[in-house]
Amino acid sequence: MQQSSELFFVSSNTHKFEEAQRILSNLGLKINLYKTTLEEIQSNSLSEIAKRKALDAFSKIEKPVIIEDDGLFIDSLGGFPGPYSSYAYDTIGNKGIIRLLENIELRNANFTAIIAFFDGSSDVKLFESNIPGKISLSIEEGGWGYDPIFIPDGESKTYANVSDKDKFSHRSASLKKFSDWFMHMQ
Ligand code: ITT
Repeated sequence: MQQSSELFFVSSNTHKFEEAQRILSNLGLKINLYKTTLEEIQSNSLSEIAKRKALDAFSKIEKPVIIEDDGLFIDSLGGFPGPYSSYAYDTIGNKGIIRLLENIELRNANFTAIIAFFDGSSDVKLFESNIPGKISLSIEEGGWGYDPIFIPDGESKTYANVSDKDKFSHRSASLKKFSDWFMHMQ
């Protein structure tokens, strides 16, 4: 049974929302999109960025909110783009990342998702997951964002072409932690 709730996923990114909606719906939780661009502070910490995004989201709609902050951390680039993933995607994009890794054999990376929940009472709650993987040698067709270059461990294809991204994704893992907690709160 779907739990009815006034829970808003606040984001400028409809791809993120569509995946989150599908994942949470399979876990019995309904969310709505509130589309807006949130304040993204400059910080080395995804948790700090996520907390601030949740407070900003709540101040905009004054209803229970979840936001998500993601980062792609590439080992041989010292964790870059990490907390700057959104900016790096909009500037150098997947082409730039592949170019930075030209002739580099060590292609290990991980995709991190932090879900932050805030309803105006107590503190912002954070739920984090990291999915290990590697950066592909070339850009695959399909998907969105970094999907065409991130291969989760255990797979031979990128997120853009795995048979069921939700099974492996950083988003699914964090949302599962969130929903376990949230369902117990209701
Ligand atoms: P918000 O409005 O929710 O902040 P955003 O797109 O700025 O949306 P993030 O800062 O959380 O989101 O994401 C950092 C970058 O990582 C951004 O370029 C996303 O497109 C990308 N990204 C996040 N999850 C992804 C996924 O599952 N597949 C591909 N790219 C992803």
